[in-house]
Parts: sequence; structure tokens; C-alpha cells
Amino acid sequence: MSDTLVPANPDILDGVDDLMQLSYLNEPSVLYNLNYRYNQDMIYTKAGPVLVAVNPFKEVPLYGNHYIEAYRKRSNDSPHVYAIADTAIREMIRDEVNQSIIISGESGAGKTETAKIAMQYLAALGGGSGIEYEILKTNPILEAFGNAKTLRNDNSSRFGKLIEIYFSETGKISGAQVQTFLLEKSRVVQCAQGERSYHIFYQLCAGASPALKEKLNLKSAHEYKYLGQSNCYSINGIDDAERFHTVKEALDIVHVSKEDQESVFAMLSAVLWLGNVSFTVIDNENHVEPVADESLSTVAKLIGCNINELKLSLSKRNMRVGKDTIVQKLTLPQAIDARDALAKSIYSCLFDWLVEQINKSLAVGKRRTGRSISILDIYGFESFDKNSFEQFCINYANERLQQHFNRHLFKLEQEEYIQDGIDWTRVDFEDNQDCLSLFEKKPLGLLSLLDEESTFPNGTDLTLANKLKQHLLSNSCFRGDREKLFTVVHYAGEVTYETTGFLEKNRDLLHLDSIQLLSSCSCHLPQAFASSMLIQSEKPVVGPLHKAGGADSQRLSVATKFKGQLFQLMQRLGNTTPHFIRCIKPNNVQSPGLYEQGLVLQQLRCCGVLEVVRISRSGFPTRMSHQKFSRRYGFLLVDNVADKDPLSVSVAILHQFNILPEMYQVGYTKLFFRTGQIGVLEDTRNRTLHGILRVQSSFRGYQA
Ligand code: AOV
Ligand code: MG
Repeated sequence: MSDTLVPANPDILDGVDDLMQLSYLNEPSVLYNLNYRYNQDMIYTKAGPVLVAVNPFKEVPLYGNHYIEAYRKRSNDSPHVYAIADTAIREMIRDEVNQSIIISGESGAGKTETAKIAMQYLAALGGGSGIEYEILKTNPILEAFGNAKTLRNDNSSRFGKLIEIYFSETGKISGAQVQTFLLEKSRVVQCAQGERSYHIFYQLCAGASPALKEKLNLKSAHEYKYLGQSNCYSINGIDDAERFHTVKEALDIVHVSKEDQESVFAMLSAVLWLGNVSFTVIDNENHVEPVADESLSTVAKLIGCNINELKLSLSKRNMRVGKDTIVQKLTLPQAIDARDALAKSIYSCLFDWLVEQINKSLAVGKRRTGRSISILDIYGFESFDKNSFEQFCINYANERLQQHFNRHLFKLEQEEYIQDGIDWTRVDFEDNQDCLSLFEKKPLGLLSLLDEESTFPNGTDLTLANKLKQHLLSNSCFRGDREKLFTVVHYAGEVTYETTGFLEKNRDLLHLDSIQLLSSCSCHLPQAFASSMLIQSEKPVVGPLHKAGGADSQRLSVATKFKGQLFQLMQRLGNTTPHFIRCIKPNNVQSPGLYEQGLVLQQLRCCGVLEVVRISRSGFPTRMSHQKFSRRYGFLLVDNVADKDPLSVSVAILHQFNILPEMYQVGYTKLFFRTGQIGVLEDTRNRTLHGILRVQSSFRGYQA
């Protein structure tokens, strides 16, 4: 922190609910205020329109029915995720506009927990049909299959998620839909020291009944190579066996049949056994074939294929050259690749299949009618000692999300003031457009260059690194480092990436042999996987993606597909009223009671919380068109205004209710209000309406 003296706030302002109330808005006061609250377990604070949530890393007594009721009745008005969810429901009904709750923050900051807390509130208020239980039960399932222990977070999401919850006209939940983004599938076959693969593997090994163990030939986690390489099998305070039962119950609730559940577990066991398949050299050209041992036979049995076909698909590759097919024998590294590719395909298809089952179960009745509230929870910004393709994609997604935040809270806000002709002094903010352009520019941006190199059969991780350095050094967000390293200056900090594996992960080749093998299986899941892979491979290819490194089928590169998904996501969110929650991680060791000023400050700075407060304090966040305003509140007027235009009616309302001139601005098309002002009018309107209803019902009672 700097040494310059800054004015301190009067004591009476200690621990204010909303940073906007601080009379001196500076970094030390904000930090002090958040710390003061954090020490008293008040982890939520408003920063103007944004909710700031500081991760307590322990249970705090802020949740449950008692609290939900208080927020529903509005008898508790301290900042809370519940209050955000409540506002979303009310605005959805009042404005007839879809809403979104957008949660961001670094890895381990608390996004996934916050998303669950918001879902809990929506389920409590919109519940009744029973579908709300199913919605809540999607969490343990998706976390088991899509979360893992990383060095940053014991329960780190390795996929992005948007859940859209549909409401009927009466405000009841009528269904939901889950969309997921780019699962980190490399984790299935490889993970760093001290990290784990997906929770479900350890849960299955620890929690399966003896009968299931026997049927699937399950061993303990220590006996599987895929799980053994990172030297980490358990998580402090987590009972994997117990979690396994929770997952099974959740699968019951979302209507995955017992038979299907057993097929799912069989696929998991097959993936684990695949990792144990070893190879032996068979000729003097170093070609290999799998050893016919327990691992190979178990895999064949579990997926329901002929053991010889499995052996063939792991030792030979069919390649199409023009109209001919040639057969290539595999060397050890190629065979290991083929084996790992099969394991990754099975796992990611399984994940997609589960999401599909969940969506079938949640898609009840007339969910397309009415309105929706979406909750976005993606993987947070990541910076490790070694950062690979996964971090590259994750951090790119976070840049996109940050821009959505900026656009909404700064750019559009200010543009709207100016367009509507109101008095306004501009507030500057950190724009991350330069970094986004570094990724997205065509043809000389990170993604385009990566795709181009991925199409060259002779492209290597080193040629990629050199290409990036050759073209991008002039960009201020890019720095070349030695050999395969390059650095990107992200909004949340600098990250150095290592190109090792980039091309292969981006190409994500589908081997026709794998598809053929899976479709020849007698079990229904592998067959379903094969057909979904075929459908994917038939999707049109954008750009010159040629046959690369023995590719059997052509399709979009992983990065390009991800970019497309993110654009779609932003478009969808663009049609909603957003509610932003910023999660803050107070320390890097996942410990309660440890508040590191520097770490908090860095997060507040990067994500623009201070600027948001500044702009909201001087801005007019609530707005309504003259038409809507006069229609909504016109009936409260004492004078008759039946023949007046909306603008005059609006002004008359403002005068009658003595709204102070500094609290609003009259624009060309809209009225702009400071925070809280519209609430006063809304209360009067509700009281008046209730009064009218009471009179009407007592009048009817009198008639009867
Ligand atoms: P993330 O979603 O932001 O990280 P999580 O939501 O998984 O982070 O939170 C990490 C851990 O912090 C949780 O497992 C809890 O132990 C703790 N935690 C977070 N919020 C709360 C809360 N409100 N009350 C109690 N404990 C909490 V990542 O998924 O890694 O970006 O990819
Ligand atoms: Mg998460």
C-alpha cells in the first residue's frame, strides 16, 4: 500500500453495508471496511450495484430457512446473495425481463458456493412443483464429475456452467436447463503433483458396495496409474465414500435409472483400467501392442467389446488418404496417446451424457413460457507456476466475462447518460479490450495463430511459440519469453504460458478407430458416445483445418469452438438484466480468519470494484421510460392527468412525491434515479394497491 496520507472516515462509518456510503472513497478505507466486516462474519458488502463476497473458508451462520424468510419478507436488508436473488425474482416479474446472476472471481474465491446459495433461495421462493429438488441435486452430480482438487482449491470447477431456471407467470419454478462449457479432459489422464483427478473416481473406489466392486472389478484408488501419478488421494475433511452415496441419491432424484447408474460406474472403471494398460514391443521397428493382461480384459468386458478389437485399436491406426485407407502400426508414444485419447473421450462423453440426462429430467411441462433467471459459474482466473492450454482457455473466458462486466457497469451506463442528454462527468475505467483483441484478432491474434499452426502437420509446440513471438511482440499485452514460453498481461495479472501440448489439445483429434470401437460395443453407453462423436465430427469446419498429424476426421479446433460458445453466452446474457457478484479470496491457503490486505486489494483493483462504487455514487443506476413510469405510478396522482403526455405525468408524479431534484434527472426518453429512490414510490404504490384490494374485497363481502 502507498505511504501517502488519505483522509479517514469518521468512526460512525465503521463497517458500512455499502461502500458507497464511505465519505472518503479510497483504497485504505475500502480495505478497512471489508476487513472490519469480515472479522464479524459479515462477508457480504455492497459496492453500489455489485455484491462483494469475501470467502470465509468456514461455516458462517447466514443461511437457511430462517434467513431466507427474512429476506423474502425484507425484514433483513443487509447485503446477501439472498437479497440479490430476491431482487432478480422481483425484477423479472416487475419488468418482464429475464435476469442473470453473474458470479466472478479468482479460483477458490467462492463462486460455486455462491451459485449454490443463490439457487437455494430461488428454489425456496419458487418451489412447490418438486422440480426445485431436482435442480438442487444437479450440484452434487456435476461437482463429482466436473470438480477436482487443484493447488488453488480443493473443490475446483473444471468446467463452466450456466443454469437457466424457468419460472411460470405466477413466479413458480417450472423447469431448468444446464449448459456446460469446455471440461478439462486432460485431467483424466494426467494431473500435477498434489492435485487430484475428478472427485467421482475416488468416490467410486471408496464408496462402491462389495457387489459393485466385484462386478466392475474395482480396486482401491492406489492401484490405478491415472490416479497415482499426482501422489494425492484424499482431501482434508472430505469422506469420499459418503459423497458417493450423496451422488447416487442425486442421480436417483434426477431420474437416472439404477441400470444407467451402473453403466456410468462401469465406464468410470473402464477409464481407470485403461490407464493401467501397458504395451510391449513386437518388432524391430519399435511398434507395440497392448499386453493382454487383467487391465485389457477388464476394459473389454466393461465397455462390451471384443478383446481383439480393443487390442487392434490400441496398436494400429486406420488413416484415410484420399479414397484409400492405410493401416499404420503405432510406436509406444503413439499407442499411449491412442489409449489416453480413448480414456478422455469416454470420460467427456460420459459428462455430456449426464448433462443431457439432467436436462431431460428438468425439462418439465411448459418451461419455455414465462421468464427465467440464469446463474453463471465458470472456472475462475488461474495462474500457476506452470500454465498450459487449459489455463489459456480459462483465462480467456474470464477476460470475456470481465468485458461484459465493464460494458454493463461503465461503458453502456455512461453512453446511456450521454445519449439521453443528462448532465454527466465521465468516470475512467480499466478497459480490457486490448487483451481481448490479442486473443481474438484475425488473422494475427493468439487464437488464429494457434489454429493455423494446429493445421500444419509439422507444427510443434516450439514452432507455435516462435510464430506467436514473430507476430505479436508489438502488442502491449503480449511478451515473448525463452523457448516455449510466452506471457499475457491479463486484467487480473500476468500469466506465463508454456506451449507444451497446446497443438495437440487444440486439435483434439478424433480417431475413427476409437469411434468404430465404441460403436461396436454391446453396451448402450459406448454406442451413444460413438454416435455423439460422429455427429460432432460431421459439423462443418470453419477455416482451413486440414488433415493434421494423422487426423482421421476434421472438425472445429477446441479454442475456436470455445470462442463460439463464449460469444453465444455473452449474447444470451446481453438479453438479460445482470446482477453481479464478485467473490474475493482473502488468502491463498484456504484458511478461515486470515485476511491478507495486499491480496484483497489486488483483486479489488483488477476487477474494478472501486470504479463501480465511484460511478454509482455519482450516477443514476435506476431508470425507467417516461411511458412506463407514468403508467406505473400515474394512478397515484391527485390531479387528473388523463390527457397529458407521459413526460408531464412523470414530472407531476415527481413533484407530488417531493423527490428531491438532486435525486433524479429527466432525460429525453427516460427518468434516471439515484439508488433507492424508486423504492419509495414502489412502496407507496404497493400500499395503495393493497388498500384498493381490501376495499374491493370488503365491498364484495357486503354484497354477498
Ligand atoms: P470457486 O468456485 O470460486 O473456485 P468455491 O466456490 O469452490 O470457489 O469455494 C472454495 C471453497 O471456499 C469452498 O469449498 C468452501 O470451503 C469455501 N467457501 C466459499 N464460499 C463459502 C461460504 N459462503 N461459506 C463457507 N465456505 C465457503 V474455481 O471453481 O477453483 O474458480 O475453478
Ligand atoms: Mg467453482
